[in-house]
Amino acid sequence: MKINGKNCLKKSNNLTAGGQLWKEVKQEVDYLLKPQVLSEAEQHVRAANLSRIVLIDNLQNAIETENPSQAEIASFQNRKGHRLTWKAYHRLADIHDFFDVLAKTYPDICSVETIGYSLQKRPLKILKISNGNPGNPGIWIDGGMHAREWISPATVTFIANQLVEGWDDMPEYMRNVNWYIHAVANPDGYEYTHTTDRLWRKNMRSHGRQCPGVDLNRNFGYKWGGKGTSANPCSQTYRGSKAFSEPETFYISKFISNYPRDTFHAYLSFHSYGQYILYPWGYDYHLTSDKSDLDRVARQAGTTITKQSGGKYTIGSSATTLYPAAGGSDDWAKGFVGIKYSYTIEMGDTGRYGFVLPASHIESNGRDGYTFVDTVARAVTQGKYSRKRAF
Ligand code: 0X9
Ligand code: ZN
Repeated sequence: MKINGKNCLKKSNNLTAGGQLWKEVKQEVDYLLKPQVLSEAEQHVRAANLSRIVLIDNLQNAIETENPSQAEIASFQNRKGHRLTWKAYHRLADIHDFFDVLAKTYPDICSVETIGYSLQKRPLKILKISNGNPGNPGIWIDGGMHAREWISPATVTFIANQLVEGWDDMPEYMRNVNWYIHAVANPDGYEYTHTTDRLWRKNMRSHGRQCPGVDLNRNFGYKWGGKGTSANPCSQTYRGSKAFSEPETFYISKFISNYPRDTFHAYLSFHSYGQYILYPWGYDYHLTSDKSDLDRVARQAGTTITKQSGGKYTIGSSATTLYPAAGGSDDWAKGFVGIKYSYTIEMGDTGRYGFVLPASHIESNGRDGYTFVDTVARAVTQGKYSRKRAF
């Protein structure tokens, strides 16, 4: 059962052993509880006079109905030469084949690059989309850093598909960007959520007999090891043995750092859930000196999303809006690489289904994600042109 209740549950050791913390923001927590600890949880909630809502009564059932059947998925498929649809969640192979098919079908604008390999030797594959002008501002998009956040790779591939299939009718500010799209930044973890444990978050680093996994979004080399990170391998937020100890984060940093410093103008990392557009800093409550620019663009995106789909996104700095957490990719992109527009967007939903969001929600999330990316691209290219005018 997944319940939404308040913090007191955390203080009971019994409950933490019989549960999994899904989300904790300010005064609200989402907890996944085993049946054995349910009545104890009820007592805690009542004793502390707190409110609780049952969101998912039967998680196994939610997991089983999240994705359509294989037969249904097959019936959704079109004749574009790949198996990807945005009516179902797909395995890694379908996502990677989709990239390859795009590169084959649209060689003038698309290419695929393997930037390295994961711990279990899966390719870290990125799709580049460009009109061929090396001087365009670059925008990096990643998804799937946390394995269980399935809506993230689904949204990122939706965006890639919109960009490529709609390229000829795209506004100039979208075509004058070099796009770098890494849909599944944690491929081993992603596959593990499909085969073994739907709620796995970290990568698949083994630490001998101890609990496996490093939280990739605590492993980047900016303020590594600070607040909101754990030195305990069993923690969901284990930071790893050192900054960039994991190939999945190391190869992202290597790829981006190999380009001249002013190549990337935006770094957009897709996560879930909660519907937030977050900007640095995440490691602590401080704000950046250009915070008003990041806030303005995020608010533009939020307003447009609400107008178009009714979806509401909460906007603010990561630490103040969610919680402080160091070693995130967004902080590294801004603090170390110097990429101005660095955001983490937490896609839907706001908690009804959490990580186990039915596949019927992919398209609406995809459209919201696309609006966000469109708004950032406009800001980036406008910034570029206004700088040009200044000279
Ligand atoms: O905790 C995270 O890594 C992100 N939330 S999630 O629920 N998807 O795990 C938020 C990251 C925000 N950015 C930083 N803290 N740097
Ligand atoms: Zn995440």
